[in-house]
Amino acid sequence: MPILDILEFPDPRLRTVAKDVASVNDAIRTLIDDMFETMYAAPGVGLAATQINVHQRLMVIDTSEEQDQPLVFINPTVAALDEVLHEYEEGCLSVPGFYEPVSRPEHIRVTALDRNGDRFTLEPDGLLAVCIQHEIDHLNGKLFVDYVSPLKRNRIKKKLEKAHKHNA
Ligand code: QAP
Ligand code: CO
Repeated sequence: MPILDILEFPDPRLRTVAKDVASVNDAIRTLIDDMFETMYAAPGVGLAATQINVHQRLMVIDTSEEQDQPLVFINPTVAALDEVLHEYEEGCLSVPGFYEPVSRPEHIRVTALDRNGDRFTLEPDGLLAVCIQHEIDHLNGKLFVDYVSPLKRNRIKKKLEKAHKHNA
């Protein structure tokens, strides 16, 4: 199975708003398998389809220690369960080498379809709740660097642009 290329900030394609997955079929399941392989190889704990230039509402996550608890979210919706915010030092496979604190709701409810097209609901907190919100942001064309100051965001942009030029 192929490891997919991951788009990097400030690639404008990361700003695309993804469309709902119309049908959870074998093509989607193959894409899910390739996304897990890509995420585990990185290694990362979450990957949204947007990051591999597929603009469908699909993301894969595994925040377990042993990397043996794969979670698939198709057409996810999220809601905060209360007003409590939690700050976490976030990173992103599309912003390699940079980590910044971001505040988000600590307690959430997420509803999505799994790889069989069955609806499920989770009420996570901690790292999993952070990761789910971070990945849903990707599906909406949003990145964690959008939550940091314009000065910091521009420094990160300049450094990554320089790195990309050297790799070109
Ligand atoms: C999103 O992020 C996330 O900079 C997933 O050089 C972030 O998997 C969820 C990674 C924070 C929860 C908390 C980042 C790998 C992986 C890098 C990732 C890097 C190599 C990031
Ligand atoms: Co990310």
